[in-house]
Amino acid sequence: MAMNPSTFLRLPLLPLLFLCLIGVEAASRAVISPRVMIISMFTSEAEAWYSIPEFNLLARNISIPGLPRQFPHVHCTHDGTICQVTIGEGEINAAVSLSTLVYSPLTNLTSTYFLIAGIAGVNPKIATLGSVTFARFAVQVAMQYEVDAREIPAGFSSGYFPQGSKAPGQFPGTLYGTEVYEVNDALRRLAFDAARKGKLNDTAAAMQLRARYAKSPEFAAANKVSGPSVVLCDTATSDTFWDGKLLGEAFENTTRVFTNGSAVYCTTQQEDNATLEALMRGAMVQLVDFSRIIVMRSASDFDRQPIGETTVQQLLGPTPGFGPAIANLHLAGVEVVRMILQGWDTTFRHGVKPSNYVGDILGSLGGDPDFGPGSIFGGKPPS
Ligand SMILES: *[C@@H]1O[C@H](CO)[C@@H](O)[C@H](O)[C@H]1NC(C)=O
Ligand SMILES: *[C@@H]1O[C@H](CO)[C@@H](O)[C@H](O)[C@H]1NC(C)=O
Ligand SMILES: *[C@@H]1O[C@H](CO)[C@@H](O)[C@H](O)[C@H]1NC(C)=O
Ligand SMILES: *[C@@H]1O[C@H](CO)[C@@H](O)[C@H](O)[C@H]1NC(C)=O
Ligand SMILES: *[C@@H]1O[C@H](CO)[C@@H](O)[C@H](O)[C@H]1NC(C)=O
Ligand SMILES: *[C@H]1O[C@H](CO)[C@@H](O)[C@H](O)[C@H]1NC(C)=O
Repeated sequence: MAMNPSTFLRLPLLPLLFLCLIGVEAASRAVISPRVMIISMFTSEAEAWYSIPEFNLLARNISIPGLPRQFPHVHCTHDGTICQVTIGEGEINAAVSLSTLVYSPLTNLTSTYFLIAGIAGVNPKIATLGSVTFARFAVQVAMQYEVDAREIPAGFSSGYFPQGSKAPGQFPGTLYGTEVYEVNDALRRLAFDAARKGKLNDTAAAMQLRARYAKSPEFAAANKVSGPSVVLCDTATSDTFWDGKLLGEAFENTTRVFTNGSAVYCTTQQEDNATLEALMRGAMVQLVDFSRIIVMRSASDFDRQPIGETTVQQLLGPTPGFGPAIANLHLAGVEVVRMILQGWDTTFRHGVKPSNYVGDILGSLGGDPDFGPGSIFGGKPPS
């Protein structure tokens, strides 16, 4: 994937001279328009992409005013086709960083593919440590009423219940619009096929933790002796880092209710609905193509304890899945990047047409959501 040196030789001499004359300062102000933008949330996720054999993301550092102070640069390959940004953790950092990027005069992201590449908790009923998942739905599971566990009324299965509803399990009576996003399923399946070419990392410690789930048949996916794999399943967002069997089951239920049964509650993280909301606003003003988003999350820990352990033991215990999950972002994700670059002229330049609804629960981009109460805009696109 490295730039072929012969392309360099084919460059006409005059523009080359011009580039030398305007110098590094002016060149670094040029508008970036990458084909792929990798989105990391924190340092370890970002570092998974530096010092790799396939390409050098530290060849160009572009300072974008408004990004988090710890992560002020977008990092790009020399030719600018692949870039990476670190947006910070949690929903607020994610939303503001993505908006900053989309509205910056230094970026043109109209034809960019966004690869969200982060680690996550994982539902042991669906997948295991180190696995790499690709989501169609992102559900903001904690966008609900919450009462303290000690005040849960008899008959309530959880302290969480949807806003505007009277009990857990009911459809929300009030929607803020960020509850559910659906991304391009055709693109997701291409990314899934590409990622499966990657040889995933695993460790003995991760295997030992998986084996602790052997006692329950419902956790067969967690105790997978063949190790991590690439999985199609959905993701759940909340600022709160939740853990445990009861919250896991409560949010499985929320995911089902919010998406009318379509989404599979699989990975747990703290940013994706915010990232998607910011990208969706950008798509409303034609600065982003919402059908070019890939939500990739690798599993660093389980979202609930195995039989015989308490939730807090599990939450505060060792996390041997962290290393493989970080390594696998690159090992699987680089195959997705390769697919997009190698297929740019034939497929990706013009986009992969979605066959499913893409957008939010309100229908903000036009069309009718296949979950929730339907478009509040009569199916019309923004004008
Ligand atoms: C870009 O920044 C990284 C540190 O974040 C540094 O290691 C690298 O040398 C920088 N690249 C350039 C071209 O200045
Ligand atoms: C952004 O890039 C696209 C091609 O990817 C181009 O058609 C468009 O004119 C550019 N927009 C601006 C404002 O330069
Ligand atoms: C996984 O990564 C760790 C840490 O880099 C390394 O020690 C180990 O050999 C890798 N395992 C495989 C199966 O590649
Ligand atoms: C999830 O929903 C099922 C079916 O409605 C219910 O039996 C169960 O108690 C719920 N679990 C939680 C933790 O809310
Ligand atoms: C989703 O479920 C809600 C509540 O039952 C219902 O009002 C809505 O029409 C359903 N939406 C779709 C697209 O089936
Ligand atoms: C969050 O985004 C995912 C898709 O990426 C979507 O499936 C989910 O419904 C969203 N959740 C909320 C609550 O907006």
